[in-house]
Amino acid sequence: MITINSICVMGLGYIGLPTAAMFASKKIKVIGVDVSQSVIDTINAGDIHIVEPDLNVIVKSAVRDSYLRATTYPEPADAFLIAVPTPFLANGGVGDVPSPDLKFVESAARSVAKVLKKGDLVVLESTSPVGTTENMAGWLAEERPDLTFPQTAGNDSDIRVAYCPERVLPGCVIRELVSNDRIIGGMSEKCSKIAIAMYEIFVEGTCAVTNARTAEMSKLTENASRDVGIAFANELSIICDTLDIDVWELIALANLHPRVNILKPGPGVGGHCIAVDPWFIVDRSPNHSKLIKTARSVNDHKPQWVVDKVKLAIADILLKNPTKSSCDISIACYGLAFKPNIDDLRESPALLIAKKIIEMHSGAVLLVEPNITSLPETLKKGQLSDLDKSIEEADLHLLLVDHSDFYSRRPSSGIVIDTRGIWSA
Ligand code: SAJ
Repeated sequence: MITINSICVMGLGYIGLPTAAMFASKKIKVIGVDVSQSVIDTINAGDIHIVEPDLNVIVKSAVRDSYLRATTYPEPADAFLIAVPTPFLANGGVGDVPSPDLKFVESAARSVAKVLKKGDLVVLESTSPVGTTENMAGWLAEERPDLTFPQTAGNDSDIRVAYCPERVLPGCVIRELVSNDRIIGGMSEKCSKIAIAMYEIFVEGTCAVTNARTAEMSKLTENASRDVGIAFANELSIICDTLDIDVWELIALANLHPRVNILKPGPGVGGHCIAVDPWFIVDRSPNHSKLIKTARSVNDHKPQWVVDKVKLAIADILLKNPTKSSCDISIACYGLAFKPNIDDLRESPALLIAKKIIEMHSGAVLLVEPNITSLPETLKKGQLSDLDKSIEEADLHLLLVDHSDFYSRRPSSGIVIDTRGIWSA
């Protein structure tokens, strides 16, 4: 009989906090650990520091009922869940391949090691290159020579270690945490069994068991697969532009085939996962990741292609209106977020494109983003503008994000560049 009464969650970000809150909502004592004092103070006040539907209500009641408490250092618990960032090394990597930086995983593991006791479970959830769970088990063992670990003791280990990736979609985290299937990659059979017992506290999806390395690769594969699919769509959009074919019509027609499902082209791939995780595969197997690497470069090139289309459109307006100069031309950019109907501007191709346009264009740049109330510092030279005003006034309309607000308002004059296909004929 496996009983987990308390869980310590390391890292209270987009994954750690919702996961901590879900366990706490099932009356498990959860200690949330974060390096930021302001994050800790916010959570202990029953508030949240990230935008995610329904999370605030769950955190508020979990804190009020004393099932969730945030602090700076790990405390003894039955299970430890590590959900810290795995960014790129600032100046690392070989050639043009960025390398993952595992320093946050290492420091979380070493601090967790101090409070481990026989029978505890340590789960890594952070998106990680293949082999990281084994590295983590090594760091734990270095800190605690008095305990045994699965890499040497197998099923008889004192401490259980597993890799169980998060797979939730930002904006739908609470629903997907409960309903998505989970991959459980224990370092031994017993490690997997205990990890399943922990996730079954709130997960209604199936828990599929594998080893830690396959679980790590499976998370990377899911996001790389999407990146390759989007790169195919983005490449098609560029080819169709040169051949005077409407790519949206083309994709709709091709998708009528029962075994074809082409994704949507756009201004590039944003967010913190799909544009990052494929590099973790390339980093571990650089000579054999040709397609994955090329897909990254196709998607990364797309924002510049859009900027070049804008330059051509400006030249076209000037050619047709010889009395005008470029400072007379107003450009409206519709959407700045990295995907529709969210306010998250981080790693957004739309933001990058808007920034480049502001830098190169001497006329007005109107920025329409219904989900924010002020512009980030990098866009301060642009104007945060109203949708109706921009549709009425701009000479060039650049649609970058398919926010639902934009579907019903198509500009009736000026040049339209629609990177999302919602205003296309
Ligand atoms: N995008 C396109 N065309 C498409 C689909 C997406 O251009 O057809 C773009 C979006 O506009 C956005 C980017 O791709 O810029 C990523 O958006 P997304 O909605 O595809 O994915 P994320 O980054 O929000 O979340 C992904 C999800 N992974 C998969 O769907 C395989 C999510 O399930 C993961 O948990 C998450 O990454 C993560 O944390 O790894």
